[in-house]
Amino acid sequence: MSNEIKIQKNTGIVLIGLFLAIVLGGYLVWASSNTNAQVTGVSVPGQTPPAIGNQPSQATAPSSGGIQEVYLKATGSGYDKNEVTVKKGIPVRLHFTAVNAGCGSYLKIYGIDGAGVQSKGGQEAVVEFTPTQEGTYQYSCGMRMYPPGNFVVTS
Ligand SMILES: [Cu+2]
Repeated sequence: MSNEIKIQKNTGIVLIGLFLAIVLGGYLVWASSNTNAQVTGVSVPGQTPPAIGNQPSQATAPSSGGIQEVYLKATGSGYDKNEVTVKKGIPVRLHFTAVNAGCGSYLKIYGIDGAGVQSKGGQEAVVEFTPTQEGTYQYSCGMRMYPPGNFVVTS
């Protein structure tokens, strides 16, 4: 009889120990996950979205009434945009103005038929054409000595 009581006592102690271990373990898991949550909560506001590069000299042509309007200006120091992007198969209306640009008052997009325009007296000149093939074309003056810009045609 006394042996049975002893076993029961031991079993009770073991059970209490197990209970404490589970409670303590549960608390530790809860505490650590809570700590992680706090760390995450602190670190997220510290993250900043990736910076978007400033590219003021590039432009994607806005489309109005099925025509892509492109504005380009030449001065003695070059073009106001070094890259223009348009879509293929849609007419482009190129508005070109040259001010004190010398021979840069004539603009030509090399490789695109009909894409040449002469600005006189600082006035805007307009030419329309439709790019039919994707690619990157250069625009420059008639002698191709002006620092060229890229005329990008996408699908
Ligand atoms: Cu020239």
